[in-house]
Amino acid sequence: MTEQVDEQRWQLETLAIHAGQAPDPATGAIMTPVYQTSTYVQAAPGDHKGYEYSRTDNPTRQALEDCLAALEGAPYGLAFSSGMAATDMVFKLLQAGDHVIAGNDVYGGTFRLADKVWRRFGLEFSWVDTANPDAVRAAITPATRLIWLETPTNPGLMLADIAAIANIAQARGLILAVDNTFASPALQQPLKLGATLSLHSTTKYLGGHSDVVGGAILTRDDDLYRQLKFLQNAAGAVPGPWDCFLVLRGVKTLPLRMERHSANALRVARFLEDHPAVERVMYPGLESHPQHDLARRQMRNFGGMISLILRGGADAGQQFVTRTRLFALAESLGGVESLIEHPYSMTHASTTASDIAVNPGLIRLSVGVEHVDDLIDDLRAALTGL
Ligand code: P1T
Repeated sequence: MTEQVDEQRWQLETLAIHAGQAPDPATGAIMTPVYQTSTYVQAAPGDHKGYEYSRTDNPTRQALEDCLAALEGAPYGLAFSSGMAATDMVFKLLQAGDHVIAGNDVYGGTFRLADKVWRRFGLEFSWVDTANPDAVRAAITPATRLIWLETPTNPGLMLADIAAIANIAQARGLILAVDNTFASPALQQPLKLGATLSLHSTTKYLGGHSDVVGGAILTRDDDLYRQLKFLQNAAGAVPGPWDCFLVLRGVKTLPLRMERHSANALRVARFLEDHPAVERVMYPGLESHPQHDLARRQMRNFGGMISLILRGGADAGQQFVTRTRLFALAESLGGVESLIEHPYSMTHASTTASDIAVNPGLIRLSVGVEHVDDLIDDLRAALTGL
């Protein structure tokens, strides 16, 4: 839990650089040391400096947890070894027989974990259109314990109205977990809108440089924090100190990067929308997005993720993803470099045989922070003749 009093007054850009990261008291080192240690010497049994064993706590991890918590206005943060480890820990809060309402457009790995793993342990899932709060309300049963949202969604870039769904969740005493990976805390702060848990794959915008895999959960709820901390220590999905250092280092430039990701993506989305080979562009910053007004209310900016469908359908899409040179064909997102991918066969392959399969013609872009003219030139060249 964060203890620096000044943090109460700091803005996001300052918190990203300083929250949880006072200079090292032993040496004055301005960067948080990488405490590459598994254990801590005790003067007598139980007489220690706050650290016993690094599965439970590690100072580098603590700095990251405090920083991420501060970015979302939360007292509590937990860092995990991956985004999926964080998601798994949320499901571990539940019991066999509990029911979960989840969005029908979510990261393929989230669906796989729910459908192939947690269903075996007795959890039940309803996959609903979370763009429609009434559909969420209608899906509630006496067994419902958790509502799981992605907003914007991966890969459809649809939004969920966090405040409206938080009202529904609060009225029924349900946990509302928001996967905030696509927006990052620089653009959206779900806990301030009433969500119970905000979750991240820190692999993406928080790390920002495609060099680390990690996850995080932030919360204001004392009891849920204690349960999650217990479960994490019991189950062990902790990140190593180097990985925590890399995410901390990435977070320092998060607000700067998100401004450029958003500015570049808006330009790229407008270019694509005007291109004759493109049938449809999904980007919350476009006036044509069906939830553009909600995006303006709920987000500070619109982020770096775009999805599109080509007039030539899936065949043209398959060609397109192999023709770009700057946009590298790869899974993942949120790094400084631009990526392109085909969710149906790549990140969301685990949904293809399900009711929530993604459109085979959908192409997803993670727009990086390169010069936007170079990015548009790359896309224009790849679209020629399709
Ligand atoms: O990859 P990992 O750090 O375990 O995070 C999983 C995850 C959770 N939530 C969202 C919204 C995600 O997008 C992801 C990971 N997504 C990809 C790897 C991808 O290319 O979509």
